[in-house]
Amino acid sequence: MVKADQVKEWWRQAKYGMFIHWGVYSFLGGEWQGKRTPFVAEWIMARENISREDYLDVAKEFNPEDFDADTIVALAKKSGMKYIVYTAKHHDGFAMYHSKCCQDNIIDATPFERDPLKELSSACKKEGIKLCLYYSHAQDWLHPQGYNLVTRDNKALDFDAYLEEKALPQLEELLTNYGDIGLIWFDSPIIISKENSQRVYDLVKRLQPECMINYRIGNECGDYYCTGDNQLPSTPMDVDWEMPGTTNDSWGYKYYDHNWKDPSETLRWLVRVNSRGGNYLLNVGPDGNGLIPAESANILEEVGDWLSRNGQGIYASKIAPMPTYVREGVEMTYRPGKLYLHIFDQCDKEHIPLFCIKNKVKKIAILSTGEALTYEDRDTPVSQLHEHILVINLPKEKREKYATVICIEIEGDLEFTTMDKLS
Ligand code: FHN
Repeated sequence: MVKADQVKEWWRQAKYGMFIHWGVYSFLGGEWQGKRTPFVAEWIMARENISREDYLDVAKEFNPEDFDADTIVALAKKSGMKYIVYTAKHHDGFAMYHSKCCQDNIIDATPFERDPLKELSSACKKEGIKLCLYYSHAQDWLHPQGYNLVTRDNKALDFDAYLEEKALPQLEELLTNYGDIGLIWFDSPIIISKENSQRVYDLVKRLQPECMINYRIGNECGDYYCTGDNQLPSTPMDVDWEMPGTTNDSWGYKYYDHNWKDPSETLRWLVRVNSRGGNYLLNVGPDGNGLIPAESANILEEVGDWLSRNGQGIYASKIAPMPTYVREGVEMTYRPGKLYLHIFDQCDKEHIPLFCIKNKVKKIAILSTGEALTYEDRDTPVSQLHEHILVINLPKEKREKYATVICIEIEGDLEFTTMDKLS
């Protein structure tokens, strides 16, 4: 395995991570001077045109004493998430760790006297969860030379000054003072030059060569691809990629956004991302006290409980190397010698057909219980597109809550028939 692949192996196996959007905006909870922002909560400073002075006045009230890194890491672990991506600095420019190169940070500009990132770093290390950091390297609404896609003429800015004075020194302290960092999650590289993307990339790799970098560093740099937010590719993509997703409709805490994805929908997002070869980075937005909303925590725990019984079909799984035209509500993942069919309620069939597979079947069972399922291995007339078809019997009473995983053990590596192979 080449070095680059070795570095990525933990991430490729992980399949599921926790995104944490937490900042001064969390204290506002999506509202400014009595007006509810129609945008995502973490954009409130730019979208509601809050001045630097007013935003730092809000920071003077931000004292999240209920923040508890052990509780957050324990939730990630119980939810089956293998890495955490924490907003060290979002577009607002406010550092959610003790930055020595800029006073706009949670220690120097709030009454809070602890460094949450230090606590998160030790909690992750204790529990074997990879600590990763989000850093908005282009937009910065508190620094006069940082890009602001809402209220500034960005072409007039001395962006190099911003990089030299803030972004590069902060990345240096983040990659020096908080232990091993699994990856840096850059964001909104809309107008950053190729040279500057490369400068940032080189700095990260100089300080921590094994730290992965996402494609949102800009200009085709980066170690893995990021889809758009909550944007699922329609077909499998056999590259390293990740989809960031929200549990409701805002990344930052919005006290009035209760549009939570329930456990079934959350699980379906996870399985559909994984079946297409990607990692799912699912977000939580702690409130102004540092607490993750109970509704979202409960949903994550429900999905984690399912994963504790069915994780074999998710972690380290690959794209099933065969046509995925299975029925609506059926997703496939694969490990050598095992094919997993994830059956959601959207498929109400008791007889699940599986086309194309040529291998000799050793066993078909419900993954979570090991209970064998009966099946028919029907030869089909040569005129049909497929030499034979498996029909698996899944009685309604054997279905599991949220999704049932059927594990098909086969002899040898997966072989299948496709139209082009029939010619
Ligand atoms: O503008 C940000 C947004 O606030 C949030 O951080 C998302 C997460 O993927 N990234 C950008 C929008 O894509």
